Amino acid sequence: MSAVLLLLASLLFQLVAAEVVSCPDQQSYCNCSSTASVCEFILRIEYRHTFTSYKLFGSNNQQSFDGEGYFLNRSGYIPTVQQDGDCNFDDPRTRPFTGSDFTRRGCSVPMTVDGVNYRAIIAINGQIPGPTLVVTSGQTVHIRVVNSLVSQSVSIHWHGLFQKDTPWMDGVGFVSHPPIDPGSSFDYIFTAGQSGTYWYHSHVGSERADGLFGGLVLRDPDTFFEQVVRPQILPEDSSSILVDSPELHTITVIDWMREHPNDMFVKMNDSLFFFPDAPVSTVPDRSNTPHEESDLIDGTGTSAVPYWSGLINGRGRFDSNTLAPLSVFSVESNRYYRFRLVGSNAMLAFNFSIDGHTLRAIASDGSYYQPRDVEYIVIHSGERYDFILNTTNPNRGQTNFWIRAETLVDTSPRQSVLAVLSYTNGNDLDWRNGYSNIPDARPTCTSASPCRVLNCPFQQYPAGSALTCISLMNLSSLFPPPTNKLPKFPPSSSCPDCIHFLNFGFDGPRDDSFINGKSLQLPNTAYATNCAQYTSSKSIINTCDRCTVNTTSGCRCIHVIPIANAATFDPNSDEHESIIMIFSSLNSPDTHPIHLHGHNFQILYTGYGTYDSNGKVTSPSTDLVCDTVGNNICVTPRWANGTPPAGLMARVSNGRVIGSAISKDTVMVPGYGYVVIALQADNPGYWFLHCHIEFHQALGMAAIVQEYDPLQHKAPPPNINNHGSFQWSVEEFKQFQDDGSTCADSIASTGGAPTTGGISLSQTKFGVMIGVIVLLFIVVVVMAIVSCAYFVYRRKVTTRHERFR
Ligand SMILES: *[C@@H]1O[C@H](CO)[C@@H](O)[C@H](O)[C@H]1NC(C)=O
Ligand SMILES: *[C@@H]1O[C@H](CO)[C@@H](O)[C@H](O)[C@H]1NC(C)=O
Ligand SMILES: *[C@@H]1O[C@H](CO)[C@@H](O)[C@H](O)[C@H]1NC(C)=O
Ligand SMILES: *[C@@H]1O[C@H](CO)[C@@H](O)[C@H](O)[C@H]1NC(C)=O
Ligand SMILES: *[C@@H]1O[C@H](CO)[C@@H](O)[C@H](O)[C@H]1NC(C)=O
Ligand SMILES: *[C@@H]1O[C@H](CO)[C@@H](O)[C@H](O)[C@H]1NC(C)=O
Ligand SMILES: *[C@@H]1O[C@H](CO)[C@@H](O)[C@H](O)[C@H]1NC(C)=O
Ligand SMILES: [Cu+2]
Repeated sequence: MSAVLLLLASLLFQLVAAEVVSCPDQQSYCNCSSTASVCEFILRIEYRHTFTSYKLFGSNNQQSFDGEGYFLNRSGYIPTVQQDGDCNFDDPRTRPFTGSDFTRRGCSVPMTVDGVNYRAIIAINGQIPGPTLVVTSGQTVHIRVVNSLVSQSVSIHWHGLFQKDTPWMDGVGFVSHPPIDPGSSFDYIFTAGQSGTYWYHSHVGSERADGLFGGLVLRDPDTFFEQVVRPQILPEDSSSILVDSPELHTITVIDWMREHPNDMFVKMNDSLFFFPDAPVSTVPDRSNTPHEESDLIDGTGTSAVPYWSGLINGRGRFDSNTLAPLSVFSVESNRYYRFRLVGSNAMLAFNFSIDGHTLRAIASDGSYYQPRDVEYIVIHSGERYDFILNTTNPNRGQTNFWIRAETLVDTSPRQSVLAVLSYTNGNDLDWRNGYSNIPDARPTCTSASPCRVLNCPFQQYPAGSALTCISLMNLSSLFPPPTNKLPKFPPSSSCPDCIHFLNFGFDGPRDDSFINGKSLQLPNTAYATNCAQYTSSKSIINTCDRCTVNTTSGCRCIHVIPIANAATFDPNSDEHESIIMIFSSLNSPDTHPIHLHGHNFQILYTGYGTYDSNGKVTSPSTDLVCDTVGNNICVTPRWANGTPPAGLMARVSNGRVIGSAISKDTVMVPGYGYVVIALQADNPGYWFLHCHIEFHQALGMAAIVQEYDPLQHKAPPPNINNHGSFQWSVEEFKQFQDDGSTCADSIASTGGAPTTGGISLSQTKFGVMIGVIVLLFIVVVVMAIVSCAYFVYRRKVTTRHERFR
């Protein structure tokens, strides 16, 4: 009886449990209830202006601060603070403690002040970064992206989500689907089957560096977290409160360019092409002084774009201006807090720390590992790190602490981005005095008790530096995959395209942005949405096949890397073809954060170059060699001795990668070093593989991985190829997924015509409607029967009671 009721309730629940998540402008998060089965969001994308030319004015219209900020109201005047409600930091209703209020319309009007220009940014729901989307693992997510930019196409990539069975929802413009044209909207629908910290960002041009990104958190189901995860990550303390509020404690960090990224990009490309001997160091900074290319402390190169400023959750300071409101994260004493750090970096890696606190690192890129207490976490573009903050410290006496993200560039003082950790809800803080009451409370590092740095881009600090590196190889996965899911090393010898050596670098006479001498040219038709075209004429898939890298230059071509191409994908199999990739940076000593879409991968091994006694890298790793052509263009990296190094083999057991090797989807390849990654090919599709440094990618340091023959890929839904305008419902999505046809099926059913998918959406809609009506009817009838039965039963019981009385 109760089972029937439960079943009915859950049926009804299924029908009503789509939640339209409230996502108003300026709210920094959109939070979907864990009980909903479908979460619906709308992201509106539009231009706004930044704060880069605001100046802050005091109450008597006196210029009381030296900042770079100007408050300008709609008529272009500089209002007094009292007059402009929109910008009044003293008014608690508008005080900017969350989101990026600098982008408020009422607060900025295009003007040039002191020769310093404002610049356009791309806002999502009125702010940068966009709101953090919070869902629970297992929910179906429906996100309508409305492109209100007047002159740019966009696409949104859901960074780290596998998009299993939905490769055309991966959001890489020109690869997953055609980008969303101005004025169009596109419905991304997928199942959030993973859990952990992810993020979303534009995958067209360099729009990400204009602000088009935000956090995306897939919560663990509560019971799983409490019963399985928590005892592992906080074994010493099972009774204290652990707060996990991703809507409040997700931290995004980005280096912020003064100029529009397109300006920067053109300068950079021009200088690469026309001034190869004096590349972007000739790009002047705002005071017109040419910048030296910035070097990391290990002597490797980093961004050729001069650092200007940085933002934590949309707020930052410029240069010597200490007078700007910063992001404030509130905590209470005697608790543990889960923080989620998102590397939305444009160009530079950051060294992250919180004064007065140790960070217990527990997860990266959506995978848990055995907790490690550290003082610093190095995070590069695309990576995420989750850590637990312990707020119990009776002797502290200090109420506010600096949250710091410093670039790894070897300058003094370090280039840094700040935010505040507050135990007082920010009540004793005043941005107008530059938060002068927050003391410097960096961790003290001594040789007796060195500070720990997670994810250094090099093997170790020079002796005597009081810092210890914890590399990704020092971490152990908390939930190792079962043995049959561990990739084999070496991969099957019958699979010729299952091992790939890929060298990332700026090679050749013009410092082109290469993978093995090839610079990616994007296809003009999105591969994932074109079954027929890309299966019938395979020669057009990989135009790099037709280009031979020679002395003059590398190749600019559609670079497709096939994996498991000759194999047959069996969705029901427990094990799939193993793939090994060796990402190296052998020719130019630059660190590159490499991201693969559609997968995470185990970190099998990291190899480093040779360092001198000052910790500066001097020569490439001797584990690999590269056959170069022309002017030092590395085209075919391989093992130096024909065999992998012993250190790598120590992480292989019984022919498989050890289970403790952690999984990530983005990994830093050290300058002059390499990283070996391993995965099983369980996800047919076209997946982007690229350096996550915005301009490296835009200049061509990217390729398209083709996993299995395109005939085995999931056919795209009809109409998706409509240049960006695409709407469908979750019901249509589910129906389409149930049909589940591959490109082979779809081509067979349409006789090879270049259309895709076997069903018509209007038919589906009708079918679904009928289905829903029938189901509702059944529910009503069954409920009627049940309530009748119950009524009769109650009467019987009552009668019996009466009789007994
Ligand atoms: C967000 O959702 C979670 C779980 O549904 C809930 O506990 C929390 O209170 C919500 N946060 C806000 C700020 O609404
Ligand atoms: C802008 O500020 C000026 C000067 O305070 C004021 O006269 C004007 O009405 C304001 N405009 C708007 C649209 O608020
Ligand atoms: C870079 O500049 C060269 C020379 O002007 C041009 O041919 C090339 O298309 C540019 N590359 C990009 C990606 O814009
Ligand atoms: C949290 O901090 C308190 C005070 O320093 C300490 O006693 C406790 O052991 C810490 N908890 C963990 C899990 O490290
Ligand atoms: C991280 O910051 C600390 C403190 O400024 C510094 O000593 C250390 O060298 C930095 N690490 C890296 C990799 O930049
Ligand atoms: C990291 O692993 C290396 C190699 O096994 C080892 O030498 C080193 O001591 C480890 N470091 C830490 C901090 O665990
Ligand atoms: C190099 O390649 C280019 C373009 O493929 C070709 O035009 C040129 O002749 C080649 N040069 C040599 C030396 O092979
Ligand atoms: Cu790079």
